[in-house]
Amino acid sequence: MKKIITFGTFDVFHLGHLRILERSRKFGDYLVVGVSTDEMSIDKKGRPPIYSFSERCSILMALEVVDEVFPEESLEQKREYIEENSANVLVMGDDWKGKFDHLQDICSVIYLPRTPAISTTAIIEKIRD
Ligand code: C2G
Repeated sequence: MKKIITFGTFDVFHLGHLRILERSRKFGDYLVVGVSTDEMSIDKKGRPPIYSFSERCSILMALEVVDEVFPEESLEQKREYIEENSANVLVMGDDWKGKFDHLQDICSVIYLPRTPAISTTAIIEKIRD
């Protein structure tokens, strides 16, 4: 079985999120998603996510293309997460291009282009206006 791993916050779930998960799943048979904890998101973005960790996980688990989710507690633990999950392929959006090439000794590393013109921040701003 070929296992794929990917990571993200997946806050205010949108089409860009769905598309990257669908495209990721095509690289193998089983998709594991590391979901940023609320604490990690606060550290990374300076604000808590709109949807809590458990809400974000419930949405992801309801998707046909997602087989498993686990908490991502730190950006620096990718190697451990890949090893613990015996993942063969790491997929990331190309906003992370080059950042995880050092993990190529334990898995394939693939960067996929982001879906243009969609983001959680843009949605939040649109609602605010
Ligand atoms: N994404 C996309 N197209 C968009 C928006 C997002 O393809 N228009 C992808 C991102 O490239 C990422 C995934 O959807 O691969 C999740 O996006 P975010 O929730 O914004 O993830 P991020 O906060 O960047 O967290 O360890 C890495 C981090 O956890 C990634």
